[in-house]
Amino acid sequence: MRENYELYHSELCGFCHRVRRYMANAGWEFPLRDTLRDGEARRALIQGGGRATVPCLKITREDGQVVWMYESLDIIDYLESRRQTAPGDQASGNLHGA
Ligand SMILES: N[C@@H](CCC(=O)N[C@@H](CS)C(=O)NCC(=O)O)C(=O)O
Repeated sequence: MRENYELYHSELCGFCHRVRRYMANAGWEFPLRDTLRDGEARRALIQGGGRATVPCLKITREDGQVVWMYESLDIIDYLESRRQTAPGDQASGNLHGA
């Protein structure tokens, strides 16, 4: 199933840095929304995910289901499992080099 991703993050957060570094190394490219610089992003995170904690990965599935995934290590594990098990199933443009 195709999925689209957005990472809610902040530049000052070390846990967010960990996720961004993984993304860069693995070749993931999808929108980043900085919740400290962008009040609308912060409101969207709280409204959708229930809390302001970053990082949070917003996963939008093909059927419209939306999942808000908190915890940097869970996010990395999830993206890595998607990269390894369903490379042909990624939303186009999300994963370079797959
Ligand atoms: N265990 C979490 C820690 C996340 C965390 O503590 N994030 C901080 C920023 S570094 C935060 O968003 N704190 C504000 C809040 O929780 O509202 C992870 O690994 O993602």
